[in-house]
Amino acid sequence: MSAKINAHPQPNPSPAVDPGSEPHSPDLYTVAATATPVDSLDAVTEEHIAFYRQEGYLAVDNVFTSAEVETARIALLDLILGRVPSFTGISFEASAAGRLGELTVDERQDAVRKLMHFVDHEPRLKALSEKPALLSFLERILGERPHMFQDMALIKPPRFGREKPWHQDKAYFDLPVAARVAGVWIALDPATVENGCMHLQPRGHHQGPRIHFKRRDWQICDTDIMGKPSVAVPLRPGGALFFDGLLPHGTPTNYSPHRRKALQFHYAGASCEKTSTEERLAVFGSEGKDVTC
Ligand SMILES: O=C(O)CCC(=O)C(=O)O
Repeated sequence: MSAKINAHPQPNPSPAVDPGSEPHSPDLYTVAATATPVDSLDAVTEEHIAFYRQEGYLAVDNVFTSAEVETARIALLDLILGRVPSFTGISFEASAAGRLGELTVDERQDAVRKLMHFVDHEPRLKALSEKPALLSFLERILGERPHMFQDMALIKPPRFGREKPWHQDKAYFDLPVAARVAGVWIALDPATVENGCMHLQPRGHHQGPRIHFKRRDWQICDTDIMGKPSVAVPLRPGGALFFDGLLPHGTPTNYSPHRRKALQFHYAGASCEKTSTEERLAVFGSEGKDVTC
């Protein structure tokens, strides 16, 4: 049986909660193929870089060692258990609100929706985001020195881990639409079709920005995705998916008995300058456009 954790410090007595959303149609995640990862970052060739540009993604095994994965898991657990008092970037499922002090370690992990902005509080996770081999690969795909502007961790608990509906990450970032942005999604558990691995639409980034709507989340309209074949990206722990900031992607609900934990870092070129929310919404929002969902 896992230990109760109410003896641990509770630095943030009213942490953020996420209200949740209704279930999704299975037709949103019709898998036509699964991605085949390159063996390691050392094995990446110019052809793989060309594949990334053409398809909008590249899956790579062994980006992090099993020791690094273990370190990341421990560091995340420390954040979740409130052992890093300066860190407040955690959001819990609304169903756990008011009960956090009574949960076991496993229950508390499974009540987390996501963690954000932890690298300045957790040097072990920061070190992973700055791994030299990772940064050199990112420099190849971004065309200049990478700058990480967002860090998060996403936990999909067994049996009810929620969907992240289809979206383009750039719809969330106040950055120029034309700027090269790369997401790096790192598996800390085996990520499988059953437990909600990443699904994407290859080449979808060439179609440019899509209108996003506030529905189950800030997302692409379901009817634009429904029944369209996607590529699923199962990964072993330590494997990573690199993907373009305009590539449509999403993850289905985890109905399996297995937890699915991941880190996600986003990088732009060091010279990239911020724009504004107004500019972002003028491109990705539906306001003032003759569109419905
Ligand atoms: O890990 C997940 O479930 C979804 C991650 C994702 O696509 C995002 O947060 O933008």
